[in-house]
Amino acid sequence: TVTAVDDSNIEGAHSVLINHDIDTVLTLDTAYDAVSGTLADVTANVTDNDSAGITITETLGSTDLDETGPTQDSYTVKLTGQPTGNVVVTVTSIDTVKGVTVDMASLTFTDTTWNISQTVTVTAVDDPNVEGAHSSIISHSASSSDTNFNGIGISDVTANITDNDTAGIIVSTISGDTTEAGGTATFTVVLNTQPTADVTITGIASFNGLEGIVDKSNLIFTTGNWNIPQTVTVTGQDDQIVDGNVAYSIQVNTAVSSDLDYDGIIPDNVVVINLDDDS
Ligand SMILES: [Ca+2]
Ligand SMILES: [Ca+2]
Ligand SMILES: [Ca+2]
Ligand SMILES: [Ca+2]
Repeated sequence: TVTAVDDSNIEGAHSVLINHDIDTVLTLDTAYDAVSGTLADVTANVTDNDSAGITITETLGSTDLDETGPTQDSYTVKLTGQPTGNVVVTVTSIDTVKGVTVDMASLTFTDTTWNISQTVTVTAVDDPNVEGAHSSIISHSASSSDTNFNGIGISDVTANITDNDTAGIIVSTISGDTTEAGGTATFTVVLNTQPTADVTITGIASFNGLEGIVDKSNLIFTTGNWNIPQTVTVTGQDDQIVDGNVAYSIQVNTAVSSDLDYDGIIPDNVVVINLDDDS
């Protein structure tokens, strides 16, 4: 009976020669002496069940990140067979512009730790950019003195990222009332997310210039100052009429931008009350 050992070495299909001899010293019948050396060999053909490979296993089968949270997910890496030398797997997040990072730049597997899974944690950044659902690739490469593993192909991991950003223009309420005595009030305008190009808020104007006027007609937000509120000052206008306190609106008109997420957005108007000073 010929038995093969299930080892963890990567050998490929291989064969072992089993040969036979008559022991002429122990065999008393000298008639068999001549037979020695002419006995047939037996070749045992061994099928190998070990192969060089690197297995990636994603948690729950995929790598999913959400800018709102959880912003992390993980996957594991291990070798499918025993290497003859260290195998170093380099981990690269290709698309750093999308803010996806990995906690391990490389993983080292030895001839004793090759079958122990090592974990890579993937993290997404909660950025202020409108991207919609998007993805980012994490790639791997292997180097080793074991030619079975050096440069071997390894699967990519695709990180799927759920976005939490929506383009929008936030207009505050008015800080207070204006007055016919020239009292002023203010409101601010700011963008919700970082635009990809300048955003101009056009046509800021009072619907009732007899009660209040604004100090500027346009606001420009850039990719740098998009998150800094800009102030519009409203100044009450006088008349000689006993007209009571009058509510009026400030128009904050359409956004113009080559960033299509912002182009055409119409912000809210602002309601102001101008206090009468006649009696
Ligand atoms: Ca975000
Ligand atoms: Ca985003
Ligand atoms: Ca008045
Ligand atoms: Ca008035």
